[in-house]
Amino acid sequence: MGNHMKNLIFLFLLLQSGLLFAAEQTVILSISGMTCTVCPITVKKSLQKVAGVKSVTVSYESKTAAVVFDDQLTKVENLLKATENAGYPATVSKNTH
Ligand SMILES: [Cu+2]
Repeated sequence: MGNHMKNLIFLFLLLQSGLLFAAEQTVILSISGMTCTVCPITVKKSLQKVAGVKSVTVSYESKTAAVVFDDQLTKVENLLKATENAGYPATVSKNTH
C-alpha cells in the first residue's frame, strides 16, 4: 500500500470520527419579553444568525424557542446571548440530546 492510499484512509477515518463527535443538540429556551406576534420572528432571526444553529421553532403561545444546534460549533450560552441582544432575555428550560 502506497503512502498516498494511507493518507486517504487516514482522512476518511478523520472525517468519520468528526461526524461521530458532531452532536446535534436540542435546547428549549424560555423567552421573556415576547409581547406581540411579531416578537417570535425577531427571536427566530436572532437565533438563526448564530453559527451552528440548524433550526429554530419559536412558540408565541408557550413563550419558548426550540433550537437545534451543532454543539461543535456553538453552545447554549451563545444562543442566550443572541436572544438577549435582540431584547429577549432567555433561560434554558430543557436541554436534550
Ligand atoms: Cu412584538
